[in-house]
Amino acid sequence: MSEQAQFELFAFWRSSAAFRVRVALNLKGLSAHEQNIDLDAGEQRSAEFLKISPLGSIPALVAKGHEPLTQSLAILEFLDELQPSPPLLPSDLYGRARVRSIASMCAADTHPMVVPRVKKYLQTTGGFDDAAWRAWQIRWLGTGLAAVEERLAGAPETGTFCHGDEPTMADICLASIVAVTRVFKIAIPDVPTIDRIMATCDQHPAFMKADPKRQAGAPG
Ligand SMILES: N[C@@H](CCC(=O)N[C@@H](CS)C(=O)NCC(=O)O)C(=O)O
Repeated sequence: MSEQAQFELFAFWRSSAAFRVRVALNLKGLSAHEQNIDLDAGEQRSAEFLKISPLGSIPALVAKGHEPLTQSLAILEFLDELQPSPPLLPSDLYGRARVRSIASMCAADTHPMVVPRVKKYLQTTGGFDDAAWRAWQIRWLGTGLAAVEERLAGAPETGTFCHGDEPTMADICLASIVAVTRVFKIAIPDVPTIDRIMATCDQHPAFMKADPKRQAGAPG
């Protein structure tokens, strides 16, 4: 681990789940030294990395002297407790549940459909070619984002961001799905509330710095 960084973060430039951790670190003013795990080269399945993340997935966050932490939502909650300001969750009970719910719609129900291990299985066992895989991505990213749009549009709690006027865990997870659609050049129509919120996130330094295109290893 580098001298200055507080954590070591196992990540890949376009990883949606690693993006979430990067945004949270940026919002909290915390730093991590990144270790690249090349998902295209299958490094997530190496024996060495499986000791760090037994499911063979990134991110993994390592604090000196502690076991690696995996699962981006758990890591976001950890960072929020470690450094409570600015908060990633609202102060009220119902608000916290709403934010966690939106975050889970993205991170737990949408993202897992489009991860490399699912692609690998569908292409090697399920007979998917590139076109079938792309149709699958469009289907599941579109389904997830349409559901989030339904939840956000017109809700009194929805503000400049998903919940009020400060970024929360919900925005981090939503932006992480939108980041996937951008990397793969997939346009999701008819999500005006999401488009509006993403335009705000795009101007926020913590989100800008985490942009996949700005990470080491991103294609030029
Ligand atoms: N639920 C996990 C998902 C982690 C995950 O699947 N990460 C992807 C990259 S975004 C990964 O490492 N995939 C490796 C693979 O599918 O082989 C989290 O939120 O951290």
